[in-house]
Amino acid sequence: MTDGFHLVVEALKLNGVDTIYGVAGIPITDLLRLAQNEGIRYIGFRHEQSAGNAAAIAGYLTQKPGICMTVSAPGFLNGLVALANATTNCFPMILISGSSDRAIVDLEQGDYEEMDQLAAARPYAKAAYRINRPQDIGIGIARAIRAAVSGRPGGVYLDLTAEVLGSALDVETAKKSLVKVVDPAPPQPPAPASVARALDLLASAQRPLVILGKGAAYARADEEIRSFIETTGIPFLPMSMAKGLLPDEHPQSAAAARSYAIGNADVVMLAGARMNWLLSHGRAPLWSENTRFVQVDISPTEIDSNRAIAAPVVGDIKSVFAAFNAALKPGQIKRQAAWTDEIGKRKQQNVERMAARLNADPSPMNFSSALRAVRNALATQPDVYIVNEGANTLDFGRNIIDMDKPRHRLDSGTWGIMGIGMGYAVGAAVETGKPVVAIEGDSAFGFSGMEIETICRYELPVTTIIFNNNGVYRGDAPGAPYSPTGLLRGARYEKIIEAFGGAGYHVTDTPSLTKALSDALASGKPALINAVIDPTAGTESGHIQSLNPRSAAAPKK
Ligand code: ADP
Ligand code: TPW
Repeated sequence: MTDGFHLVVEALKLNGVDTIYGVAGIPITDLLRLAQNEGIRYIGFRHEQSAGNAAAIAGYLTQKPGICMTVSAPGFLNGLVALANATTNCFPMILISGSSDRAIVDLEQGDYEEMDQLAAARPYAKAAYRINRPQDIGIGIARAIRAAVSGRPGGVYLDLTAEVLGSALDVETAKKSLVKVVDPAPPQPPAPASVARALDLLASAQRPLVILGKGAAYARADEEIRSFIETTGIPFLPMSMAKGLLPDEHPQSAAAARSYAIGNADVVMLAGARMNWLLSHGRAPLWSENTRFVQVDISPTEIDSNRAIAAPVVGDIKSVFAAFNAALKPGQIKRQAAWTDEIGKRKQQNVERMAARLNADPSPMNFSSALRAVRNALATQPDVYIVNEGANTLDFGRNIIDMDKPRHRLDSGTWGIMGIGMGYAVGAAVETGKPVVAIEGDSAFGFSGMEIETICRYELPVTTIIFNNNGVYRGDAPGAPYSPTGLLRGARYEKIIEAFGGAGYHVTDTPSLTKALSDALASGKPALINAVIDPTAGTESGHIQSLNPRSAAAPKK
């Protein structure tokens, strides 16, 4: 005889799952022990939200569903935020939670950790399933894997009752019940007519622009995309997590002339980027109402979400760009010299305008000077993965830290969520084996800061830099009572990592920051740099101040 525990582990292994992120407890402790004994790497966290965030970013980085395991009710709910965030960002992950006695839960008789988890998960997941019989474990896990990675990727919830885990099944029936998923994310080539329509529209443009989103980065179509962009000469703009898909230094990057390029383009191709708040919904004043669109996306219902799309191309980005490249006739899309020259000129002007701010060396440091110091240390380290969250820390970080390689920038993403920092850092370090630098606002860091212990326990090459300005966005005036955005003045965050045996640095100027980061990276060991920033430097809400609701009673400016 065998049991549910063994079947779950065998089903995961059969489908290539090699890592589980989670927090132990009833009823999954033995499941985690067994998985570890059977050769699956287990990474244990201090909070399920971080475990879930690690699984989500693992999914983004590998195109395989990241697995997070939690206990019932509260552990499950802690993980649910990460599942919802994964779904929102189109990252494939599976949250597997143990659950309490169905009979007691359904009659609300007050079980230990009682909750109808399946119902709670469903609105926030791409799919949600419960396995009620041991002979269904194989098919249930297969379904969860396919749901997570096929089409538009997302978060899947899988409910495993304590009863199923503990149920016995004869070995023969068990063996037959396992399912190895064949081709979990099959290519979805576009219709040839949609390809021709898109190329015709781009060929008719005088001021074309390509916007690359994290869907394009996820698709691992790096060569296909680069070839199309370089052959056509069309300028491109990367969304934040698509930075590095083509290097930020690429001559066709329009990033330093973003508003000009968006506002003046006559045809824009969105590739794996939704026209959501991060693109101002395609509305004025950023956008012109005359701009026409090509949109490449795997999800048909993404088309026409905010603006009419003249040339929809529904398919997976790798197949779509391969089809573009194959169908493109020589000279069909001509380089638009007047347009690219004008973008080049504006880039130059903006870079020069920024240079003064970037090269200043105020004391205490501000966001620009501290990020310049970080950039200097990273200049010779293209393999480093960057995690970035905060408000000003995020907005300045996105602009100042150039990326050279695809999928190396991991940030607050579609929700602008705080709390992904340490989870993403652990996930990236574990999955890639490469160094990670997490650039964190002091408030942002607090949401997942206890995972510094996790980083030290597994000796991961993660350096966390805290931009410490004593508050959410900025600090309070000296001596003033703590405001809703205030945090402890002069907090010594570096002592946290020292408690766990890692290296702590306290820096107050740019040369020390560059040196601390260089030393930390050279050591390959866990480090935390407390970078003291001017408490008056931050702007409320960073670059999205306009989204703060205004009182209707306030006098109009
Ligand atoms: P960004 O925030 O970078 O603008 P979004 O997360 O808004 O990017 O958009 C990602 C888009 O990419 C989603 O609409 C998703 O459906 C799409 N997508 C994800 N994977 C693929 C793929 N392999 N091929 C095509 N589109 C994809
Ligand atoms: C889960 C609201 C947006 S940005 C931010 C908060 C709390 C922190 C900004 O301060 P920080 O950065 O990190 O010190 P900086 O560079 O400006 O000084 N809860 C969640 N998500 C969000 N987005 C918030 C609250 C918020």
